[in-house]
Amino acid sequence: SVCAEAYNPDDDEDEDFEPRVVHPKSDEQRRRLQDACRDTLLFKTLDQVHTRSSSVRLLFSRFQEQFSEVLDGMFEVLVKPQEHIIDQGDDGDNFYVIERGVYDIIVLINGVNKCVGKYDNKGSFGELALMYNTPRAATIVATQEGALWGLDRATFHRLIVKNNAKKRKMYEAFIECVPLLKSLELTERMKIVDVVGMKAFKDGERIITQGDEADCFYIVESGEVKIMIISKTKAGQQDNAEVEIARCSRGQYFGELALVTNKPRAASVYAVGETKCLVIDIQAFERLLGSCKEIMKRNISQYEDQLVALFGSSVDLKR
Ligand code: 1OR
Ligand code: 1OR
Repeated sequence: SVCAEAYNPDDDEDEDFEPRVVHPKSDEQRRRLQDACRDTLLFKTLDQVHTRSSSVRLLFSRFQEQFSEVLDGMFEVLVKPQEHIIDQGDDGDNFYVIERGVYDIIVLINGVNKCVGKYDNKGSFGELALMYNTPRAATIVATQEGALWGLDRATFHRLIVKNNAKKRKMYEAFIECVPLLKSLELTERMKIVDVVGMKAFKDGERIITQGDEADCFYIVESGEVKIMIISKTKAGQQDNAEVEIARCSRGQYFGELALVTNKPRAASVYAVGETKCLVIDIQAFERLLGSCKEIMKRNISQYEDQLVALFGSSVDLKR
């Protein structure tokens, strides 16, 4: 059960005076909530939007303030097996972040309900209807007992959607110069911007681990990454050392292979120096980058040739 109280901060210098919703939480709940939201891409830009020209400390506190408003506004939802969290065609009420549970994504295609994907104990959904004021684009069904964190429409609007215009302005120039996205319409590119998160990595930090299951795709915004592989072919004969096979810098992408082939990550990826990447989750990737897949596949076919040249075999791609 949830209890909500209206809260009106006197010192809020925001333009709007909408009451702020606070759902009280125990320390334990708040800890679980913070864990669940740590990788929520839509919350990964709250800080970026206000950051450019002010002092670092100011920015940091602005981010903390916004993030804690988001956390305050969230409420716990326990779900039962077969429960419909969202029904396609409905009006949007809440945005959801997954704490645990498995959720099928079902879309009506040519009059038939088809399962097009699932969320497995992580991720978030329900942003589209709230962002674009459209009917729910998919049905989301819990396949087992689970727990979600909901954020109501008004709070989502005030804290997330209102930042979209700034976010678009901020990333427009960059996104326009990403070669992969050239073939998309401007409006399609801006829809990508609406849902991306920006993640910063320290020098040497591992971004992708070879063999892991994949759930997102990356575009380098600044800095550089190196791609390292432990070759199966090579490992059979020699040691298990990682070999550098490629680098990506501003405007280039990585992490597409596992999403396109439905296989584990084929290589590990590390930051070289301070690096920032745009991150797109697999559902947004499927929804918004479908028409870019041909370009990616063409580039993937070149990986095979390079692999043969490097290791004398391309078995790694044929698993
Ligand atoms: P929403 O508010 O429209 C349903 O409510 C949610 O399902 C939606 O926001 C997304 O967060 C989520 N197409 C549309 N919505 C999707 C999709 C999706 N996947 C998850 N959602 N596609 C599936 C991509 C794997 C494209 C299907 C053709
Ligand atoms: P991923 O999802 O498999 C690791 O996660 C990423 O590293 C992968 O997507 C690609 O984006 C990238 N050449 C260039 N880039 C590669 C290669 C590659 N393998 C993975 N990535 N190869 C050719 C080596 C000379 C190796 C192919 C197995």
